[in-house]
Amino acid sequence: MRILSWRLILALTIGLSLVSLASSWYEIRAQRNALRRDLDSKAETVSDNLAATAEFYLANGNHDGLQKLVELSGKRDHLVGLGIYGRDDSALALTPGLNGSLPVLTQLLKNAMQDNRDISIFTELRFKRVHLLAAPLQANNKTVIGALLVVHDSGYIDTETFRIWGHLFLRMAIQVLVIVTITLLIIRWSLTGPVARVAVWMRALRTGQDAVPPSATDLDFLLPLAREVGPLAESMQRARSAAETEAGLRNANESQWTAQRLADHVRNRLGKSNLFVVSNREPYIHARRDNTVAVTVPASGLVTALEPILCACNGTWIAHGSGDADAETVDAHDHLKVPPEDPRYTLRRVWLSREQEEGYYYGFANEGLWPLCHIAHTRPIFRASDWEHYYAVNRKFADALIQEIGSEENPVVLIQDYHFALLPRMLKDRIPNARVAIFWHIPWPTPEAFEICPWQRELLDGLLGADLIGFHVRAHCNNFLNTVDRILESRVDWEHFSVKRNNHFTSVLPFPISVELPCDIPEARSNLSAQEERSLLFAELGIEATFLGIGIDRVDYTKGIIERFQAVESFLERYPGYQGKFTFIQIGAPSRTHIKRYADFQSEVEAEANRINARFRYGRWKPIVFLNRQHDRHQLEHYYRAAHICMVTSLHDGMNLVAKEYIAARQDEHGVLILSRFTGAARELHDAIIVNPYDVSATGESIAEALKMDPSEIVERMRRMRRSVKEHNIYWWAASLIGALCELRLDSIGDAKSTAPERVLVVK
Ligand code: ADQ
Repeated sequence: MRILSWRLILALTIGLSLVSLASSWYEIRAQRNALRRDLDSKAETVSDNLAATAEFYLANGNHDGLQKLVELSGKRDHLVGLGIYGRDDSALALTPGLNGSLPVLTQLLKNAMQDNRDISIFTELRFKRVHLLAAPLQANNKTVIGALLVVHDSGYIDTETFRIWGHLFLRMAIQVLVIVTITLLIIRWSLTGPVARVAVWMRALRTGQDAVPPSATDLDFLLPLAREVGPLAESMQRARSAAETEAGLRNANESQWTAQRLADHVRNRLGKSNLFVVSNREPYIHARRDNTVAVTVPASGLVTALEPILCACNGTWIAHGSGDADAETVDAHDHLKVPPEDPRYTLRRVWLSREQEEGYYYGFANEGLWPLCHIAHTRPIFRASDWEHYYAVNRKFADALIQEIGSEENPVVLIQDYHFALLPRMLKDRIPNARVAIFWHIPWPTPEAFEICPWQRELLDGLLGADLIGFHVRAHCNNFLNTVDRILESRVDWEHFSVKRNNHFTSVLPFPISVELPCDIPEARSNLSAQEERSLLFAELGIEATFLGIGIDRVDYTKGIIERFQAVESFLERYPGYQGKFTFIQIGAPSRTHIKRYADFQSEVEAEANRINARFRYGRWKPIVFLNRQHDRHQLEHYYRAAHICMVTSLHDGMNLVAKEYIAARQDEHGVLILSRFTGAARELHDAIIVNPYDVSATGESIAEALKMDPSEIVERMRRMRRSVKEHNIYWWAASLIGALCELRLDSIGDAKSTAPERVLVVK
């Protein structure tokens, strides 16, 4: 900065001086010329005043008169002398002190008489700067009879010029000084100061201390830099925290799964193979907001789990490009390198028409398969046109996948969810060497329930194209195997949990999905106690209460939201002492509102909340707060940490991540989980209060039980559940799934033999 300042000072001084000098020079030259013109006209006036009298005396030969005339007229400002000369250049009258015979004068007079005109010059006489004017004198008949010489001292013009130069130099110096000072102050305020503060901020980020970012004014021109620094610091913190976690785990001899460990593990397992992930939802969505393109990461554990793997092996994620600015951000091959702040893998976007999205996603997947797989008493709707779109979209993804795989010899493909039941077969038929797994995130129904689907055989056949099918829990695997046994010609191997069909083996295994623990996410740590978090939330929402229960879901008819509200109602009826004290906050992200059943359900939830509130509310207290919007991860963490109880009362759920997120967020080891027995999570989290959500009054009782539970029991239960979630976190899930897929021996046609390990679930 010092060198920059000196350079600036030097450049400004030289620049300003040159500009000032040039303009001063012009100004002074103009003034000097004006003074000279002024002196010239002064000499002309003197000559004009004397000429007539001098001509008269000269014509009459009156030399005394001439002498008197010059002596009388020779005493004026700056006038050095006057002289009158005859036609032969002889001096007839001179003022005292004027040496009239100098050659320069003689020549001047000669020229004036010869040309019969006034001639003036600036010259030097005996080291003195003078102005000379020679004017011809004429007789009556206009013949030249002599000349008049007027000599002025012109030295004062130089003196005046020097004086002006002096002023100008002074002005110039003051100007340079002021401008340099202002520039230095601006550098200090706008450059040195902010840079120093940004440097302090960066140092704090580097050393992992709490860092308050500099103000917007400070960041102003450093904004492009700050935009890079934020993600850089985040990656550094993540790396540091991962390293600390790894070191901690090594010291404690624990084998907890981390993003880094997962990445290493998968790199080893994959060897030279490349990884391809297919899902309906993309990990990064580009959307237009106020003329700019914003990128968002949809709230999903899937991105957390799969991103480290894809980054580690430079894989490819193929998904539906659903953002309204998605098309603008891909290259000619519909590719985009992500994550945006540190591009490490490829996102390939697949485009669907509105009709395709309607039929495949809203129609067949969400109005057909979703209610088919969940026992929630909503009738599945199967339309032939939706099926056609479902088939066509699966084909479209298969084409995209095959294009991406290219000449890859042993690709490993991980397909996500019920949107792509046909994809495994479509892929395997064309690339038999591909290792293909599909993970089914929702429950699998009983054979009797599944049989109502008109395309049951096609769906099963499509799925059995995979080498591995994953469900959350064993019960769903069993339902699937039973369904295959009943509907298709195949051999189900109950010992190895696999299906042999047309000489191809498919392993069917449970992989319970999980979450990342906030201790892995530095920014999720909070310094506030649960009590403080609660007070803040109540104040934000403008309500008064003491005890807090929460529910967080997509507004979906499988999540048991209405039954949950009724359980709260039953609890308040039975325990009136909690009226005015217990508030239940339901955070409900609007979901699939395009579908009539979902739009109706949304209104039903609102109506039920209003009915119960109208019955009990008073003053600033109300029993139910329904926040019907998407929240970001940090806001959800806030609610998780504040709540005495979290209620997960799904009527049927593959796993339910909210139950695990609540446990993961409770670093204080407080809080009680009320969990539906119909969730996959209930198979793992035995320390929750397990309820039947259809039994509203029993669920209401469980609220009372939770609120009255002994604090030491709360801590014990929470501690055990945290241990379980920590051990079986999201990285463990991904490692188990990919590990199992890579361990399977791909059978060649005609030489089929199952090598599915009996239990590949636990990867250590
Ligand atoms: P979902 O039925 O969507 O998924 P669930 O497990 O309940 O899944 O997870 C929902 C996710 O959305 C959670 O991460 C939750 O935090 C988030 N979420 C809910 N409401 C929100 C809101 N208002 N704002 C922001 N985020 C919100 C399917 C299956 C599940 C299975 C998952 C994962 O139905 O059984 O657990 O996939 O496999």
